[in-house]
Formats: sequence, C-alpha cells, structure tokens
Amino acid sequence: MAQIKTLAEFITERQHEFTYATGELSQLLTSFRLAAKIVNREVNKAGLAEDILGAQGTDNVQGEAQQKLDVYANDMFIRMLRSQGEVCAVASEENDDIVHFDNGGRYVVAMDPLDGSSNIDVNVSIGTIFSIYRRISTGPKATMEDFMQPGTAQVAAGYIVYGSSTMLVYTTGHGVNGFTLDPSIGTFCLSHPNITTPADGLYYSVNEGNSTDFSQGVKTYIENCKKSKTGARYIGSLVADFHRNLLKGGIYLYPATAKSPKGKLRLLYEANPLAMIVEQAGGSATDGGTRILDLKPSELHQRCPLFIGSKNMVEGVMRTLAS
Ligand code: FDP
Repeated sequence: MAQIKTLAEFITERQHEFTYATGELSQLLTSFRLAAKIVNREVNKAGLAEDILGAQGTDNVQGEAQQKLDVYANDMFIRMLRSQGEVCAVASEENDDIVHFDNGGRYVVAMDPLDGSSNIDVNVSIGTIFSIYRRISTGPKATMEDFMQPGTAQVAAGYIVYGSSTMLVYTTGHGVNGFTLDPSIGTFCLSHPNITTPADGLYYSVNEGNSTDFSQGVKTYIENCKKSKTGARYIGSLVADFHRNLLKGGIYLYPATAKSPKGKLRLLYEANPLAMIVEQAGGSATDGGTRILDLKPSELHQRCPLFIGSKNMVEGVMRTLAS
C-alpha cells in the first residue's frame, strides 16, 4: 500500500523552510486546515440544510448579497485564526474593516472565506483563498500598513477548493503542494506534490458575457485563442477556474469592464495569494501592465484586473495588450 502523508505531517516535515520560528507556520496553517474541514462539512450539506442555504439578508462591503455560508465560513476561519494565537488581525472580504484579535500575534491574514458564492446553491465548486503576511507595524494593534504590503511580502498563501473532492493547496515560497481531504478519515492527505503548471495551456477562462466592455487588446487575445482552437472553460468561481488551469494549463482573465472599471477581483485576498501560488508553480500573473505581486496596495478591498495562469499564455496576453 502506498504511504499516506497527512497535511499535518507534511507541514512539520517542511517547516524548516519557513524563515521565521518553525512552530508558527504549523499554527497558522492548522487554523486553515481545521476551519476548512468544518466549512467543507457545511458546504456539502448546503443542498439539504435550509437554514444554511440562501441569502442572509445583509450586504457585504462590496454591496454583494451575503449568502449564509459566506457568513458561516467567515466566522469559522476568524474563530480558528483567533484561537491559534499567531495572527493578530484579519482582513476579510466579508468585513468592512480590519478585525483585531488584540493578542500580540506576529502575522496578519487577508482572506476571502467563501469565493464564488453565487455558485453555492447550484452545487458548483466554491473556495477559500488566504494570504499570510508578517506584521510590520510595532504599536499595540496591527494597522493598515500591515495589509498594504506588496504580494512579494507574503510568507504563505493558499486556497481550498470545495469541489467533487475538497483540496487544500498552499505555498510558503518553496513550491506548491496540494492535499485532498479523505472524508472517510477526515484528513487532508498529500495528493499533488510539487505542482508545476504547464507553460503552454490548453484553456482560457473568461466571462465572455462582458466582452463588449473589454479593451481591444483583450478582445484580440480572445479572438486569437479561438483561432488557435484553445478550449474555453468558465466555472464562475475563481478558485475552481484557477485550480483547473493550474493543473491542466490555461489562463484566467478578469479584465476591467464598464461595471468594474478597475477589475472585479480583490488584490489582497484573491489576486495576490493566487499570484504567489502560480509563480511558485512556474506560471505568471499580471494586471495587464504590472506583475500582480509588485502592486502596492492602497485600500483593503482594492480591485485589480487579473490575467493569471500558464507563463506563455500570460506573456501572450501581455504582448497583445502592448501592441
Ligand atoms: P462571486 O461574485 O460569485 O463571489 O470573487 C468574485 C467572483 O465570484 C469569482 O469567484 C468569480 O470568478 C467571479 O466573481 C465571477 O464573476 P462574474 O459573475 O462577473 O463572471
């Protein structure tokens, strides 16, 4: 029988790669590991449980209707991060402002607790995305300065995809590894060691319903994809589309539109963590002009255009946009 390696064992084995105190990374990732299992349980019964399924009746800071599971997932991740003690503050898609823990923790987390939430009640994959930074401010509480660090300062980033199986994928800057939740034992097991993304992808993922709003460069790139018979895949959950392209090779595009002139996706907890992961896997991420990880944030919920995936495809879109 092949030897099983659990996520907990893997983190312990690889914690020497972490620049800071070795136990800290285990604690940080434990929060996500535990909360992911609990959120996964709720996601799986969303089709049955009427009290969980459906809109909560409030709007989040982006003006989007919050689904009940968004709120549940947000509370769960925050509770787990607070209990582990390494994180002193969280920026979440679901909270207008920074959530402080007042515990002296040395890290801050930016997260989208349940991404692709419009797919919850139709049984389509959704996800969680997280980004971890070392705190740089020195006062009693974390400040905006801690969250305004560029993506290059991330010490770890990851996502969980709740799909036909549930996977946790993360990086600490030493490659990307993926773990699949074995529901029979309730444990994440190493299933995708050392993920590398193909340099030439087979798929492009974009909401073409918005295409009349796209710049001429983006339109031309999409036309070129069609001419070269590149397959189209769009799930409408960033994590799921990204994960698919990471494994198979492809590009995800969310350019500026008339409705979202700065792009729709959020820099801190969508673009940056996925950009760190894709680069670690050999791919690229850009906003169309600048490498995502070099962008200097100025707002907690800042949006940016996103072109992310296989290296040659991202280079191709950059060339087309520049021509
Ligand atoms: P959602 O609004 O359902 O939460 O993060 C926002 C996001 O989903 C991404 O997960 C997804 O890729 C994108 O928006 C889908 O946007 P469109 O419906 O505009 O295509």
